[in-house]
Amino acid sequence: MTELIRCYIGLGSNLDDPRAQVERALRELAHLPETEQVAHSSLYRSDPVGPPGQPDYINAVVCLDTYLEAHALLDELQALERLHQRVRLERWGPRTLDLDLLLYGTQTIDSERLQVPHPYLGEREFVLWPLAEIAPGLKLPDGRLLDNMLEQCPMGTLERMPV
Ligand code: A4P
Ligand code: MG
Repeated sequence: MTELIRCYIGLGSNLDDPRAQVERALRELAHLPETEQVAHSSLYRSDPVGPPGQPDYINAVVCLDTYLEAHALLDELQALERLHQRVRLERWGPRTLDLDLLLYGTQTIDSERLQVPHPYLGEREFVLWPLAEIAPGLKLPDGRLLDNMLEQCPMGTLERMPV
C-alpha cells in the first residue's frame, strides 16, 4: 500500500532572477502529482558556497506530503530543474534552480541516484535555518535534533528576505 510521506525539499538559485526562479518553483512544487504542499519557508539570501565569483544565492525550504516514492519524487524534481533550463557545468557552480531532497519521512536512502538525508544537510546554514522556520523541533532519522545542529551552524551571511 502506498503511504503518505512528509518530506522536505531545499531550493536554491543564483542565476536569471533567482528570487523569481524560487517563487516559481514553489508554485510548481505545490502542483506535483499525488502531493500537497504543507508549508514553505521565507526566502533567504546568502553568499555562495563553492567556486568564488558566482552571484549570491536565494534559498528556501518547502514541506510536502506525498504519495510519490522517493525516486519518483526525485524524477519530478529533476524535471522541474530542466524546466528552469538548468545546465550542469561544474560541481557547486551557478544554477538557475537546484532542488535537493533533504528528508523523506524518517527514511535513510543510499542508492546510486539518491542519498537521503541529503549529505550536506547538517553543514549548510542556507538549508538548516529555513528548515527550522517550518519544522521547529525536527528530529533526523539518525536521532540528531535540528535545534542542536543550528547551534553548530551560525547564520553567517544568511539573511531572511522581507516578504
Ligand atoms: N542526488 C543524490 N542525492 C540527492 C538528493 N537527496 N537530492 C543526486 C537531490 N539529488 C540527489 O546533483 C547531482 C546528483 O545528485 C543528481 O543527479 C542526483 O541523482 P546536482 O544537483 O546536479 O549536483 P550539484 O547540485 O552540482 O551538487 P550537489 O552536491 O547536489 O551540490 P548542492 O549541495 O546542491 O550545492 N551556496 C549557497 N549560498 N546556496 C546554495 O543553494 N548550492 C550549491 C549546490 C553550492 N553553493 C551554494 C548553494
Ligand atoms: Mg543538488
